[in-house]
Amino acid sequence: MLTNKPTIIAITGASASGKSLFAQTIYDELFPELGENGISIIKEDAYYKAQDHIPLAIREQTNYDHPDAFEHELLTEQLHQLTENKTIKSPVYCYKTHTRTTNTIDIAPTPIILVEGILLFSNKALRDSFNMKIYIDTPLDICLIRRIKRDMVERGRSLDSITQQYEKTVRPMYYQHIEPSKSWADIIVTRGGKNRMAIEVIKAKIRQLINK
Ligand code: UZR
Ligand code: MG
Repeated sequence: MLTNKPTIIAITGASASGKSLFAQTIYDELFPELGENGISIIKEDAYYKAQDHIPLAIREQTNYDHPDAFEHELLTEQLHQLTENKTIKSPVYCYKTHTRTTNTIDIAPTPIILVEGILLFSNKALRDSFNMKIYIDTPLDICLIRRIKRDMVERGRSLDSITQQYEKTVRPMYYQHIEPSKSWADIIVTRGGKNRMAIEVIKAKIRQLINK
């Protein structure tokens, strides 16, 4: 049971800009002090729309870099539930089948909630859910190199499919929807998960919020 409303911190930026590492590093380094009842991470990826009604071959053509690919209403609603001290059933998305699994994960409210994903600032109601808005500003060529390495190893993709997706959706949608959303940010962090000073500054702010 929380006595105060959670502080919800959004971490957004391009695909493979270092959002997940930034969020995970803050989480890991504060975990010894805050414990699992103190801090949690929610991924926007989990809120990609269910596509069970669409054949698998067609699902591969979905534009996953467009705001419409996400069920932002559900994420907004669930963040609201967390602020009301309720435990949510967060969806679980599968990158192989491009749809939601039948599982959900229970996430209980914690005083600090980190939310990370590519299009968190694209929807007004969702944007308004955040107490702090961080944009990770990593040059796109660095993101592409990271994405090739990551998607080949972690998401089982070929170089060909990565470069095709990159030209078709990742890059154009970045310029249409992600980069312009930077103007909503309270804080812009260069480089991402390896920016030690930015990590220390955010950790200090979180400690101050917790001890208030
Ligand atoms: P991050 N994505 C897929 O490749 N397949 C899916 O089923 C769902 C998403 C990719 C998506 C986006 N796009 O660039 C990336 N494409 O996941 C976002 N093309 O995840 O921020 O972790 O890179
Ligand atoms: Mg990520």
